[in-house]
This record gives sequence, structure tokens and C-alpha cells, in this order.
Amino acid sequence: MRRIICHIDMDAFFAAVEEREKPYLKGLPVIVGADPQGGEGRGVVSTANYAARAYGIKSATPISRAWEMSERARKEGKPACAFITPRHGKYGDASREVFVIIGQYSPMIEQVSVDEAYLDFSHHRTFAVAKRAAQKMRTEIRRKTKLTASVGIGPNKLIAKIASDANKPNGLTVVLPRQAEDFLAIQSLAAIPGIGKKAVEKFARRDMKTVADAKALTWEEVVDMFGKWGFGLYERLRAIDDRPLAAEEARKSIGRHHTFDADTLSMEEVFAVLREQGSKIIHDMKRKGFTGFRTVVVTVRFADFDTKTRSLTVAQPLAGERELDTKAVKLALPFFDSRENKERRAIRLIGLRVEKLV
Ligand code: TTP
Ligand code: MG
Repeated sequence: MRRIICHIDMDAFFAAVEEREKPYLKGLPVIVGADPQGGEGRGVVSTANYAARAYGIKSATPISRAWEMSERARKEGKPACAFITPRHGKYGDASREVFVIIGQYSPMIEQVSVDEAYLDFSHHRTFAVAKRAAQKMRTEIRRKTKLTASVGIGPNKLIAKIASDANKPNGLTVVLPRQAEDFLAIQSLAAIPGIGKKAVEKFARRDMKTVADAKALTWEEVVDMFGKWGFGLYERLRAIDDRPLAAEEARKSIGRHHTFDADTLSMEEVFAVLREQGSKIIHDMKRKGFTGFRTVVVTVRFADFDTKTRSLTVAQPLAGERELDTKAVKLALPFFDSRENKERRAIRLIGLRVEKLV
């Protein structure tokens, strides 16, 4: 059966939730993020609504800079931004409202984050029918949650994702299989998921900005530039993407792993990495709309590539960095002595993961 993939991404999600719950925000530029403290604040913007984006403010803009831009707009006679402290619990609630609706539109869904998912729409058989279903889904979301979503439909995840971004906010974009390669060719390379700042710079050094530019590279050149990752990239540039939707299990866990520059048996070094991983995991967890976890898993790969995991599950969900760190250290300790490492092998890789998210 021909694949039809749908990607949905809520518009200015945190800000939109605040707008629906705080009527006084109507029509104003809204920023959700760290406290600006009159321009002295540290931290960044989580998201900005589209009115605030018109001032040049977006996710990850330093909050002090956002304050400056808002002040400048105010002096020009435009409305100043409303700065709102994030309320992650509310965004989690709103996300669940949205996903209850989405769940009725596809037998297979991969939730990517609090406001984003892939839906398998292949059962609709034609793109025209899939488009009607997507329109209906968007209308139902808007009516029931007062939030808007942008949707993209395409022959694979890559095209669907870029399509959903193509007409934001509140857009619906369909890219047919025969249009996919041309649609992709005109995109900037940064539009391809996985191509970050460094990769963009690498391409720029060869005067390449768009996907079309990069298609001039041979397979060998792409692999030369990016190593193993280049295999997939060469195909992506040609709109080929066979990645399946990730299974239910995968999205129910959040983790990190780290390979040491040199194999190590230093507890100090390993625990420092675990602490950093824990902090990132808690951050991701909140971003994805979860409030806690019940299972912690530590993975260790020794110098000889032998890989072991230890895990623990608690009855009451844990939520904080400190709690995660305590459990992680407890799980990791036996890898340093005879309990799990009789030969005193050095550690090559350490991984930390939380599961049973709530
Ligand atoms: P996004 O979907 O990337 O952004 P968005 O929904 O605010 O805006 P749009 O999709 O219309 O471009 O992220 C979803 C939410 O995740 C966002 O509302 C806030 C949060 N988030 C952060 O906290 N920090 C970030 O750097 C990003 C990108 C998002
Ligand atoms: Mg979004």
C-alpha cells in the first residue's frame, strides 16, 4: 500500500495555551519564557506567539534581548510584549486534549513532543481523502481546544514535516509523491531535520544553501563530509525516507548516552556525565509535557564493547534532577567494582534513561 504520512504541529503552542486561558492577552504579542527582570533577566524565550515573532523574537532568544526588542517596539508606538512564566502542567493538559482528538484519526501515531506528532494516513488510500481527514481533524481541534494546528501531508516523514512548517500558522499543505523532490529542492538545507548549524556551515563553505545545491554532491562526497550519517542524508536530499513511525515504546522513554574520549574508570568523570545527562533529561521531559517518571535505567558499555544495563522502578513518580541523580549514581556504582565489573574494565559509554513517564 502507498504510504501517506501526516505531520501535525501546534502553532506557538505554549503561547496559544496562555492566550486561550488569559483573555487579556488577546491581540498582544506574547512571550512565554524566563523572567525578563526589566532587561536584566537570564534564561531564554520558550516560545513567542506570531505577533511577537514579527518583532524578531523566537524560541531560544535570550530573554534580555526579547525585552530590548519589545521596548524598542513600544517606543515606536507598537504594543509591548506580555511576558509569561511557563506553566508546564497546563501545557501537558492541553497536549492531552489535543492527542485525544488526534488519536481518533489514525491507527498509528508517533508523538514526537508535547505539540507534535506523525500520523499514518495510508489507510485513506488517496491524498485527496487524506487531505479531507486532516481538515476535519484541524477543525475539531480548533473547536474543542481553541488551539490551532498546522498540518503537512506527504509520502514520508521528511516531506510531511517540512510541509507542516510551510504554511504556519494554521496551515494545511499537501505534497504529492510526484511533487516531493521539487518541493524539497527549493528548501534551505536547514529545513531538513538533523541538519543543524554545523552542517549548514559545512555546506556554506561549498557555497551550498538549498537542497538543490547539495544535490550536486556525489554519494561519496556526502559520506566524506558527514560520515555514516551521510548515507541517509544523500537519500533525504532526494526526498527518499523510509523511516517507519517509531513504536509506542520509544516515545515513552527519554534518555541520553555519552561516549568518553578515552575509556575511563574515574567515578568522578562518569558521575559528572550522569548528572549532566539527568539535567537534560528532566528538561526534555518537561518540554514534552510529562511531569515525572517511575523507572530509571543506566547503561554501561565497557572498553571491550560488552554492554550492561541496570534499572530500578519506584512506586511513586519522581520528578526532579536531584532524585534522578541519586538513583543514577546508585545504579552506576556496581559497575566500578566486583559486583558488575570483576575484571575492572574501563567504561567506554554511559547512558541514562527514564521510563514509565507520567
Ligand atoms: P515548537 O513546535 O517548536 O514551537 P511552537 O509550537 O511554539 O511554534 P510553531 O510550531 O508555531 O513554530 O515547540 C513546541 C513548544 O515547545 C513551544 O511552544 C515551547 C516549547 N519549546 C521550548 O520550550 N524551547 C524551545 O527552544 C522550543 C523550540 C520549543
Ligand atoms: Mg509547534
